[in-house]
Amino acid sequence: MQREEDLLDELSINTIRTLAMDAVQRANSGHPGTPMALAPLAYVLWTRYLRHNPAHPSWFNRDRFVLSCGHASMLLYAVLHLTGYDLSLDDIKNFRQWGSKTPGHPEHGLTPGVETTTGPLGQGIMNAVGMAMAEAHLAAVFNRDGHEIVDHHTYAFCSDGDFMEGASHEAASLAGHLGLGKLICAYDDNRITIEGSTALAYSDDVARRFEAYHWHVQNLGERVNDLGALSEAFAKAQAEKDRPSLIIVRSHIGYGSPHRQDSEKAHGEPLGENEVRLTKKFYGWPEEARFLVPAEVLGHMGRARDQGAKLEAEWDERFAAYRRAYPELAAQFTAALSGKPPSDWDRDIPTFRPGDGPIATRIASGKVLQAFAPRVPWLMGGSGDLAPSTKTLLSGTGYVAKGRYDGRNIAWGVREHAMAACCSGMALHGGVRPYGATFLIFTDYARPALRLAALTGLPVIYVMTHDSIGLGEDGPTHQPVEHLAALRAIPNFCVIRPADANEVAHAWRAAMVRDQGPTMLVLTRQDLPVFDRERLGGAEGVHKGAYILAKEKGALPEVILIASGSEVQLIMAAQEELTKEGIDARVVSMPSWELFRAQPQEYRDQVLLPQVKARLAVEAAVPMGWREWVGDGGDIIGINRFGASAPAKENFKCFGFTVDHVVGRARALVRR
Ligand SMILES: Cc1ncc(C[n+]2csc(CCOP(=O)(O)OP(=O)(O)O)c2C)c(N)n1
Ligand SMILES: [Mg+2]
Repeated sequence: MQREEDLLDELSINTIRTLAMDAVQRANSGHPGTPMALAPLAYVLWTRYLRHNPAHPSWFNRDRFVLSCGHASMLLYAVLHLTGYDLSLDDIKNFRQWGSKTPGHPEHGLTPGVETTTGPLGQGIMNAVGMAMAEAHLAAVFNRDGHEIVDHHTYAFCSDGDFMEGASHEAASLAGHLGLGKLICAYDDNRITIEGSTALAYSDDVARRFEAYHWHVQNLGERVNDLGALSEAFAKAQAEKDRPSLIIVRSHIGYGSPHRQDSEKAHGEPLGENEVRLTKKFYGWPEEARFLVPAEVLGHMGRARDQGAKLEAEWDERFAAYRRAYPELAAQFTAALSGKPPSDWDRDIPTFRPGDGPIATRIASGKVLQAFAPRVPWLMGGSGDLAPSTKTLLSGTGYVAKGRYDGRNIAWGVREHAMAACCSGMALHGGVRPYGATFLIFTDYARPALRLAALTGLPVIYVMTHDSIGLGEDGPTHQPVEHLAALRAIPNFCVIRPADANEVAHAWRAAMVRDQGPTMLVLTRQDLPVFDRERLGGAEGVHKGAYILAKEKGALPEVILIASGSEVQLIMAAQEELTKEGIDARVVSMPSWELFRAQPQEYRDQVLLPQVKARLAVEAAVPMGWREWVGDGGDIIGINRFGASAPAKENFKCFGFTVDHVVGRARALVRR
């Protein structure tokens, strides 16, 4: 005789399984097999360990749950529904439909309780590491004896694909190195990926691999349906304070399906009506029922709402006591959680004078960062082993290290992908404002995470230096040419390439106030002049994306010269030469296309006068995209090949970035 509790467990687990099967079947699209197999794991975690409040999914001290294998989204939607999140059975029935709250892969911001957007394998585990880093940092900064206001776990479910992806190595290595004891991952060792058996392509000893990364590893083998064993594993993982934990379960994809279990077919297609019936029969489920949620399951799993309210109320009390004992810290904590910089945060940012130059924009960025960082104590970040070059190391604070998480500098190591994705995880966690830095060329190593940060609308800041052929002798392997175009192509991604030190100061300001998406500062290695702002347009024009730096002499310019970053000095000099020839030119500095696009048409027409068709854009990168600004009547000086290993000056000359060349092309436009 099974005990009543056991029956309720089984009923709940089978509800998760059948909801996933039915939703995928109805959508005629999706991934049923993994939710079916991992239902017990999710059930145990969500009903016995996860501390969360379904009525308030953004409660700060909740545990974070990341479904790194995002294709198994129905697993997450089912437990969200059953534990009482604002996700109805109708939402589940609308799985994968236009406008639904249950998209194919989990999307943060769309579905209450979805902590991060996953689907590209490997990203979720990296996000989870970032979340655990943020938790560890905030705990170190804010907790006091008897006042543990920051105290939660980060859980992640990972699949074979997650661990085949190199990205997971970066994140796991970092997490192990930092000893993130509150990170607990489960690995779904089902030995199946899309093409079939993992034996086709994968024979890692995952346990030993993670042990080598200094993780605490438990291999449960076949006990994936043994709730006692699963529960014990989570308890042990929690008890392990100094190392991240990995729980390995040998699961069977499509569990219970007579013809699909252990087959790749259970991964990416509906089971089919008949197979659904046969599987339900195996579970002891009414074969004809669809989207059946037994009332006792809702009652049982729905207890999460009462428990969550209690957990949050307890925490509120804890925080009130903390506020009484440490009012200043409590105020700082609240400010950090708000995500907004304090009102006077930028008042120490220097203004640069022409005599302060020439100065590389990366150097100016370092000065700006040092100046305002003390006023934004929750800003933290670091570089992919290039801090001496990117100038992103904060003074007056240390590095985050194992057991000492209060530092604000992060040594990401040479792990650009993890850097970007962990920054996203930190931003998702909240309470910190993360940045990552490296050379612009290496955005290629981080791009999937950059794209997801934009999709998810995360306020991450990237500091990318050595931005063109102007980096010189390191040559074409290190000289970005297509990167600006590639980054500008990402929706909701804001690229700012400042032209001088004062534009840098405003670029940082723009980045700091942008809270609905990522911002990238693109900076030079080489020195640039500091423009005389008493004579020229103000650098605050950066906030509008493009602005008139140097006006024409007459009522209407004959040509508009447009450039970003290091090429603005060229068009400034060209304007002077053109004046000598009697050609009246306007100089527009255009550090950010995205910020400019966001301006009203009226402003855009003031800067790029529609009646002036002679427009010349100059940028040391592929010309792709500039046509939007110069129009059919305009011209673009760009680079249509890879760079070259030579001194910067030589490169600019040989690639046509000279005043003479700019003047010649502008003249030709005017005379056309
Ligand atoms: C980066 C990336 N590459 C490829 C895919 C396409 N894809 C989705 S799931 C999957 C593999 C499925 O195997 P596994 O990760 O073991 O998940 P399971 O089917 O066992 O749940 C692949 C290749 C992806 N989502 N992300
Ligand atoms: Mg698999």
